[in-house]
Amino acid sequence: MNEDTIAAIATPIGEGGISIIRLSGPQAFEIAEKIFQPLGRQAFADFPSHTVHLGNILEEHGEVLDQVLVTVFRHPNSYTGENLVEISSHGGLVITKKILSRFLAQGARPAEPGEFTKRAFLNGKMDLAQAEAVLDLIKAKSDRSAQTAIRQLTGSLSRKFKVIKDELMMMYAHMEAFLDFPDDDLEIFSDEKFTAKFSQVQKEIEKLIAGFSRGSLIREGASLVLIGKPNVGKSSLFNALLARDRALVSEFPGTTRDILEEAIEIQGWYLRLFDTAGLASQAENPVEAMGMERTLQIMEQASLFLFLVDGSQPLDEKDSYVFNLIPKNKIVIPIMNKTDLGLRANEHELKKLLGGNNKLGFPAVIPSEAKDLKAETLHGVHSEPLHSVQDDKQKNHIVKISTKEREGLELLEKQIAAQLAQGISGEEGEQITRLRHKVALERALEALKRSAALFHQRESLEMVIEDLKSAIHELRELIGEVYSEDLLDVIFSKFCIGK
Ligand SMILES: Nc1nc2c(ncn2[C@@H]2O[C@H](COP(=O)(O)OP(=O)(O)OP(=O)(O)O)[C@@H](O)[C@H]2O)c(=O)[nH]1
Ligand SMILES: [Mg+2]
Repeated sequence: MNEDTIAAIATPIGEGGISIIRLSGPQAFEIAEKIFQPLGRQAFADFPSHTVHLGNILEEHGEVLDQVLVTVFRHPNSYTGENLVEISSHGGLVITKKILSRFLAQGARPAEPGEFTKRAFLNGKMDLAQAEAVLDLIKAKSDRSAQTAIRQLTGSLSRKFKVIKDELMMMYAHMEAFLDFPDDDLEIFSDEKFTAKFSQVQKEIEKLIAGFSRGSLIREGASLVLIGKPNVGKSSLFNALLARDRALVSEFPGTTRDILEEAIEIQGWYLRLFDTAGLASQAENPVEAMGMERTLQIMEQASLFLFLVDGSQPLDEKDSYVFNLIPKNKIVIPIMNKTDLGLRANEHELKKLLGGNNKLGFPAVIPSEAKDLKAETLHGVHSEPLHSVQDDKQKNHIVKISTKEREGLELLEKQIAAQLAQGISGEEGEQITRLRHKVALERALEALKRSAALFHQRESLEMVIEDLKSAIHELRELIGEVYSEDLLDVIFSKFCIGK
């Protein structure tokens, strides 16, 4: 139990209808009582848990600072598991800061980022995976990431981790029992129940790890890159999707030099959208060459491409040059722009160009190494290719648009969302979204595999158990049954103050 009582403004700093100031710790009630004068007759000490009370916050010499509502939570039934008071004051910078300083003057200490949630974890109100989900929920950038976070927050992912841990614990306990009777040692190795259990748990962990790329795609967002030869209208489409004039557009080829990046939500998906310099086999000048170099770099990291051609012109080798630069196993949505000028590009030719390559729609095959985490790269861009089976219908789906007339954009957005949805569908069950979870599960899997190998080789049972214990340890760390202060610092320092 923490000795000190912490206080913080929990709502965003600024003007608003209401602000909330939180106070948590053993002295929370005593501190609040000193500066709060209830309008009702009941004394603070008698407020039942989970009740709300109207009253005044008083200045040092008794003047009324604000009329507020006080909500009281008695330990252990509160967010932090401690005595907790929440003051709902009139929203405004001056009032909230003054109330906070009144609390501090009475002996509370300013809370560190995430300290309320850290206390909730330390007091057993939630496990570490749930605490992390609190952060994800606050930072969620799209409906989908919020949905995933709330599922994790309610503990469904933690339950999955715990089920796996419990299964390993059972195996461990059974093996330990055999240790006490060394003569029976040999019997255990021919026990098929163990063999089956080893492979079952291994599969469960593998499935969770495999879901990581999809999970992190939801959390981090996919990167969507506009690509095409100069002057086909990439920047015009960039602006149209953002619904504002972000990028320079001109009739001169080579207008865009640097990469532009903007966050965008398309049909519930959080995406990072990139406008790039048009690619050509030869740059007109060094600056253009630098721009193209940057385009090539970003292409490596992207998951989804919008490949633009000028629909009002016949296709040429410049278009195929650009298309062939797109790395393998990326998803490409082909787009014919400028349809308002009439269609002179040959659709059949475009399909041939696209079809000659295995990149369109979802990649048919994902090389196993592509599944490895390439980490969040330079710009925090998500770089995983999506997993799915190529679909012939998608293969021929060319989206025709006119950014000038704003035609076909809705269809394009639907197509983008459909590609992303397909990338994460087909997997029921829980999804891990955090690198920490993936790394811990991979370590657990390694240990489990070692243990299984020793078991199959009928090595000493002690050694089998040793590795099993390592696997259990990894899962306990994952849930937070064992933890280091450093780990908690890393996790909670990312929170805002007051959460
Ligand atoms: N008629 C018509 N013109 C368009 C359309 N989209 C873009 N344009 C024009 O095409 C020219 C090039 O547009 P940009 O958006 O700058 O093209 P870009 O692909 O970004 O070009 P770079 O940055 O040079 O690679 C501009 O004059 C635009 O006004 C369209 O749908 N219809
Ligand atoms: Mg441009």
